[in-house]
Amino acid sequence: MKNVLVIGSTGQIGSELTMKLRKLYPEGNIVAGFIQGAEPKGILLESGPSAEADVRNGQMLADIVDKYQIDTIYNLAALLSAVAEKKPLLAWDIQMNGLLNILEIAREKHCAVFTPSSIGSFGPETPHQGTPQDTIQRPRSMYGVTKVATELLSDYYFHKYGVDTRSVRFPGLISYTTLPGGGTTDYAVEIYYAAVKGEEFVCPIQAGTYMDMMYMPDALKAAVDIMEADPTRLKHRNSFNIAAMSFEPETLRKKIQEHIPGLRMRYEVDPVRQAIANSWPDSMDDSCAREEWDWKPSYDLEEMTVDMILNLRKKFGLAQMNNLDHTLWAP
Ligand code: AKB
Repeated sequence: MKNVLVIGSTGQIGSELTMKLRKLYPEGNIVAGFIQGAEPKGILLESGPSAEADVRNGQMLADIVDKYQIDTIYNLAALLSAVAEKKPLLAWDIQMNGLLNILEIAREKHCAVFTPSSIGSFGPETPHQGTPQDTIQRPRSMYGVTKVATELLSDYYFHKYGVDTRSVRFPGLISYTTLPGGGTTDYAVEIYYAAVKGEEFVCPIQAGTYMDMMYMPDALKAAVDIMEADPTRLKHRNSFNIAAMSFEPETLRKKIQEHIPGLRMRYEVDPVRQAIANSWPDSMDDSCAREEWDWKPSYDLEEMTVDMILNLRKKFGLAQMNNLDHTLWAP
């Protein structure tokens, strides 16, 4: 991996992955691909090249690949699960027609491709505890349908044309740099923002609903490591279960309250998100990723919580005060 196009570089994953790749490969061109209305700003704009990269425009992508001699494409363009239920045709267009454009370019120009899958690729009939790597995938959401199809299409291009496609099934991702937009697991990010700002958190997911979650540094490590993995060790490609922690809203509330006791939370369950969450695994088995490319997460719930609070307080210019009632000092 040397010259990389990150499609969706201003999103929750892209904004951090682009910067990580620029640090890892300082000699390469790490191009921040964006769509109109979501242009890169600040350090993301200043630290390397950027280009408009709409996945629905194959020629636009091909021109970037030629111009920057791209060898690897990170395809992060997607409508997340809740918003995809509101705009299913747009989700299909971006996730499927966009992917087909990328895979065709990769076939012609010999690029490796990473397109993330998700816990959303599973459905109600999937075993929910210790969800195996290879199991029933019958999702009922449009997001899930496109994620299963993404896995199959990516494997198809590998087996038929030898395109180096690889992927992981991301859990809900928790981060402080860029907010996610329209996912079912977004609550697990938003609760930290509310806690640090001293606001009441209204939780859209019912107490007792377990889902896999992961801190962003682990997700970025997975995205890089899978693309760097020795191909001769890979028995799977699209896509690997990866897991770090599994919790439900009450576990998260109590953990944050150990650090910010003043956090207030009440429930206003969103039926669309709740139905999706009910159909997803409670916790995945990631042993294939551990065996085939040495996957291992670094952050558990406590370590992530400490880091999230620290960094959000920095972000909002708040003093560092541990284990004090937040209401004492919140602005
Ligand atoms: C979502 O909630 O839609 C995403 C995901 C788990 O893929 N965060």
